[in-house]
Amino acid sequence: MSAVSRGRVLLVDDDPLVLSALGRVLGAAGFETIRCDTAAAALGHFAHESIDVIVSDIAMPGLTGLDLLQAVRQWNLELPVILVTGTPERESAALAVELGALEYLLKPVSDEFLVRSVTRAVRLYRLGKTKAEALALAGGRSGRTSDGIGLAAALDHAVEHVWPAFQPILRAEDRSLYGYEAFLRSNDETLTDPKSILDAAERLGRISEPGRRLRELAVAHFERLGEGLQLFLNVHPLELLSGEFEDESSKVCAAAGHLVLEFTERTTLDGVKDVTERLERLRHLGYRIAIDDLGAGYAGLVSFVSLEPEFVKLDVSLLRAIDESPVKQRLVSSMASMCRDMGLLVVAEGIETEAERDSAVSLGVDLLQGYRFGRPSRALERPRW
Ligand code: G
Ligand code: MN
Repeated sequence: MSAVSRGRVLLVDDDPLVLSALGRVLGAAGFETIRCDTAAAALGHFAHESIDVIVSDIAMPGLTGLDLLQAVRQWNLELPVILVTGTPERESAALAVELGALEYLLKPVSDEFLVRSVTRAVRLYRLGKTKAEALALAGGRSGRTSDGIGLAAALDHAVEHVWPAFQPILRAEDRSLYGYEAFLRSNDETLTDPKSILDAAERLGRISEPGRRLRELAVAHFERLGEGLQLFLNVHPLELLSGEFEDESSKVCAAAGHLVLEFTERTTLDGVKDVTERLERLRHLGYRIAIDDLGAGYAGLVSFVSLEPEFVKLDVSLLRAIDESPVKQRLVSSMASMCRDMGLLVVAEGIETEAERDSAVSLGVDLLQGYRFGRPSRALERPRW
């Protein structure tokens, strides 16, 4: 075992040969392992020790791996559980997913694949824990819009007068321009800010309308800028249901290779059927995915995993006056390094001052965005450093 453990793995299998083989492979890869030959014994360990991931057989005498998963979920919604089976059955696979298993592996599992899965699980779990700390630091947030007569008419008008505001995103490495994020703006007098427009749209069951209009305009405007730059667009999870992004005759879909779809961590993915499959299709079309406002929402690790994003955007609350806060520095630094390990690009949002910019750069973020470099504006303006 190496000096620094890469994570504590609870291994569960009734077959002693399998148990010691798994333990050997993970031990050689630097993980600390706790081995149990029954699910009941595993539950005892789980209650008393800090574990980063469970790897369990499914078919065992007494409690099965699925029973174990179910019991674990009573206590901990986030702990990654990897189930391994020699006899795949559609029913148990479906149940495993429903109960929130991270992976469902078939025996024999190659050493390399096992180590890769366990490594990923530990990283995700640790990132999730750091994120929870960040959330506690940011404090909860809320916002609401007043109810009004003629909300539907106001929304019609607001959607008609939507326009995109573009804010530049820069590479930390060489200060060059990476792309723009398009924000929703409208010249409507009642529904003035984007939040009221989106709240109204959601309440009226018309969530796609403002965003769809915005995206058409933003992509049309962006076309003129030519290749190379990325356009970041905010998307509500429910908008995935409309099929808008998969309509291959649309301009948005034609530009997919330049588009990054942002999903805010403040909403949940509950109620969006087949999210994983939908996003997989979008990826095939060339879109990339970002988690927006990381550190500000209540979304758990599981929804984070299901998105398998290419980008993570750290919430403004983490960057504000970061140069004066050792706690924020520690959080951003560890989030940045964990994300890098997972191959994700990290965007620091809401940078307003030179000091915030310099801290973010020194802590290892990849991309930068905020008033410091440029306010959202009608034109695609060149950023300043
Ligand atoms: O949730 P999302 O990250 O998509 O929204 C970002 C919001 O933050 C936008 O409304 C944008 O206008 C705003 N914004 C962009 N840059 C800055 C900044 O540097 N400071 C602050 N306070 N807000 C910013
Ligand atoms: Mn955003």
